[in-house]
Amino acid sequence: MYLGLDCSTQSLTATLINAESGTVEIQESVHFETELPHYQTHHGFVRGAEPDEFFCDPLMWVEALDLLLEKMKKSNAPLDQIKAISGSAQQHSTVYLNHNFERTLAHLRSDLPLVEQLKDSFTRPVSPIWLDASTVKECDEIIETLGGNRESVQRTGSSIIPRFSASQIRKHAKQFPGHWQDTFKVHLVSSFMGSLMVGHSANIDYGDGAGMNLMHITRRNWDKKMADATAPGTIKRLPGLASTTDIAGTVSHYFTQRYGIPADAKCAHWTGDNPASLVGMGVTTPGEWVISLGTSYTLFSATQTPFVDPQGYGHIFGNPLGNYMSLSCFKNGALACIALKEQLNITWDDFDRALLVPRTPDSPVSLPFYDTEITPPARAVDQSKTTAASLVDGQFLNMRHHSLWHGPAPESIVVTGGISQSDGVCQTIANIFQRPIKRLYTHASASLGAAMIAAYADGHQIEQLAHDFCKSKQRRAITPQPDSEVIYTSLGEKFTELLYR
Ligand code: XUL
Repeated sequence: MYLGLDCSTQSLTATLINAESGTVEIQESVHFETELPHYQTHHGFVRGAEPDEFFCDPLMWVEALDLLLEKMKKSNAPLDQIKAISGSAQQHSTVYLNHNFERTLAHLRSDLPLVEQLKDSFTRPVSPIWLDASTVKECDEIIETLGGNRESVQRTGSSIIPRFSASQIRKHAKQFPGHWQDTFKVHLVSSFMGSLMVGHSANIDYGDGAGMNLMHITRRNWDKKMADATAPGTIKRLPGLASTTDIAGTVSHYFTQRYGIPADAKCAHWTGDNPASLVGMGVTTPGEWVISLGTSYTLFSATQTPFVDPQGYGHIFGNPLGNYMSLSCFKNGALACIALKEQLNITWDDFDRALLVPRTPDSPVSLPFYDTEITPPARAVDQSKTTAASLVDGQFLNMRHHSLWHGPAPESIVVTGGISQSDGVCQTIANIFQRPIKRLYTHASASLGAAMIAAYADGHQIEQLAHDFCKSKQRRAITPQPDSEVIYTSLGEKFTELLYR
């Protein structure tokens, strides 16, 4: 048995797989907003005092881990048969820890919940998350020190971006120099959660490390020039870097005593949710694109070389199984659909049905920016005239427009994430990209990918894992409708005109 965990924006999910029989044993989730209401989050995060600030209390993730394992134990999940564990988390978000952290992890008591024991380990009570766009000034300062954004793109695979860790670290170090002085380690959510599992400070993996503007993308070490431009003493506060599939250690005695996970269960490194999804979708070699329809929408694919987006909006991350992945992230994903559904006071069925109505060249399209957007950087726009079709058309016309740097469109596109359950959304993507769309049987591809990473790290073949858990279980492809190419060529022109206006 192999356990994969995914700590994403709205929930913590576990997927337990049996690699011998090729079956998913159990899938369980903790929804932050509803199951941990005392953190007072909406969709899993809180807004800060400034308009573009988005935070989480890292103790929420800690508490969710115990709650999830308790739920699994109650439903008799075979936790005592786990051979290896891995995990993934929302990318870029940083966790600030003091000297107590490692000492506490080494001496955890299994009769007390993690949250009680770890509450004094933080030098910052909140973690800025990937939605945060409040560091434009810090980005400009880092760019000025570097002498231009090109330097960052060449070194780290991405331009300096507000949600990435470097500008977030800089903002914190400037705002609270005393707290920065007290900070002993800065983790990503992925390496922080991985540290809990293993009982000591774990390394950051090359997949998620690439989303910090701090790791040299080809040398795979911390880049001193980038770290020096970030904040004084950044490099000494970063954990080490490692390959995702390297073993970080065996599971902490806490999880053995409390949940019966075998003491010799290995822990591979945690990675970002998108790199884990790449594995969970079975696309770790070049040739297919993935569109992940979660809180954020992402478009990504495995690549052999670290080519970059000439416009500077896209990113190159590490592929957990080696080489690289290209990724474009769209902030106005599922939350924009939820906002419109609430605005129109309709059900998801109504929303879905509206998307299945064929468009004409005169159909309206919208700029889908309910909130500030990152691809391309844009302000929120009025949505009072938006319809389900105009919003979703706008989302995927924008995605198509910003997908060109990923290379020629592949034969087919695989989709995952909660919104991929909508037939209307999948049909719209097929029509806009003019490619067959395949859905995986699970939309929890990140936690599945993490479980597959654990199995791979324990000696299983990736081809067999992908065959058992991904390829053979894809549902029937959704193909483009007749006339949709001509219609969406014309709607695409309308969209780009609107975008540039
Ligand atoms: C990717 C990104 C988001 C988060 C969501 O760059 O910021 O997809 O990883 O969890």
